[in-house]
Amino acid sequence: MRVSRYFMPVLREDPAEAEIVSHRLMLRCGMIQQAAAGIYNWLPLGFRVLRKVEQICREEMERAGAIEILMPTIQPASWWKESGRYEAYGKEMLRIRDRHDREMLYGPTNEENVVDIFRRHVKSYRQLPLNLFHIQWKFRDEIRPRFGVMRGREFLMKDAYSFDLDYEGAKRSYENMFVAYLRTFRRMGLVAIPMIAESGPIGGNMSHEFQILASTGESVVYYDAAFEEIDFSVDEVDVGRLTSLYAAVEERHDPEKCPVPPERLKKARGIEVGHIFYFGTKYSRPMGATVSGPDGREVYVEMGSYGIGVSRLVGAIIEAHHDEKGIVWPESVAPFKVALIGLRLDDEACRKMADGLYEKMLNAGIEVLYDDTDERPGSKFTTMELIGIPWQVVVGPRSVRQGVVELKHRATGESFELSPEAVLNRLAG
Ligand code: P5A
Repeated sequence: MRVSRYFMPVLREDPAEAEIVSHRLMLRCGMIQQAAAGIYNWLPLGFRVLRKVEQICREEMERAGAIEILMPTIQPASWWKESGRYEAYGKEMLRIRDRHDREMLYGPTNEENVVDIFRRHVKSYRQLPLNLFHIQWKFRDEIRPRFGVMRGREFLMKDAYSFDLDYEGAKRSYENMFVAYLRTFRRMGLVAIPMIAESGPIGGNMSHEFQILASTGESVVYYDAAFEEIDFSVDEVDVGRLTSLYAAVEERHDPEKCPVPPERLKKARGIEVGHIFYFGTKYSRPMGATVSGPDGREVYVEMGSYGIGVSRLVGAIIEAHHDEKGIVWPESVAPFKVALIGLRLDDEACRKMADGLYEKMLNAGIEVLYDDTDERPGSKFTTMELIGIPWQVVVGPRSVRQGVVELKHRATGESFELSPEAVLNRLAG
């Protein structure tokens, strides 16, 4: 992408309304723009990141055996009356009437919807286990939408729903998602600690929240200092050890019953990026979702649901990856892999070399943002540091004279002088 042809409305000044760093940087970089309280436009740079986060969630769900579907944003109220949640959900639910005066709602979550799909098509235990997921916008009329996409009213969620014949099966499905979540967050460069959590309006009696420690987080959490010794960057975290350690959100933390000695207990703030629930037959029973078991008897299907805040993650990743100059994207979710910065493009030789390298990068399948404008060098560098693309490649008069370009790593500040061919080799793949 050429900057001269792109739409990237970078702000010169810090926006006054942003209270936390991720919100400030998302606005400054022109990633999002508010439409109404807690409702956002995703501009090109932000949308690219959102898609990458979404794709990692999708790949890890599929790796874990879940199957993708797409349920609607608008649902009939009748399902929620069947499950008994219609009244209970209260003012957070956006209730809508259509032209025939039928009661509808903008889905805050999809348990009822997925049970309706299940009950029409699945009849036998042989079709189990089953896990269906989708990635879809939700609406919750939060009292205090704030911190940009962190607590929105409209937000993108990955939500998966598991169906099993019995408790043992449901527990396996829950643990399967637990492990998939650790992988998902690790791929985004995040350490998310699983914590014992409240199940709230989703219900059930087993629930974990995945929390990223950050001083700007909205949750207060308690955890065993031993978590700090776990290496979350390795491929297979020891789940047995992880679940044997104590970590709980404030609402579930009971100082009387806490097994961790006070000197090892840590209190911190966290961002809830995922939440998983086991709730058994809470929805299958009132909505009549049964399967015939091996003995021919009809049983209510055992369920769990598993959410990831996809749009919230974009903010959470920035909270975890920034410095005083701007965002420092992990490569896996960066909007572009490479920022190609052309200097003195009014000079024909410089222009030719920069354009040529850009073409070669495109041909090699490298995601590159090419600053081909006639802005001052200082301003080009500042913008690229701000938007945090992992690799910068600088082409200028010296490149023309000496046949070298500068390759700079945004995260470490390290820089190398290499031939254009060597740079291409390093960045491809
Ligand atoms: C699990 C999947 C559920 O809704 N039903 C389907 C269950 N869980 S949850 O905890 O209520 O939400 C799942 C994740 O969505 C994110 N989230 C939000 N993100 C941005 N703005 C909001 N207002 C918001 N509310 C929830 C969180 O990451 C949460 O863990």
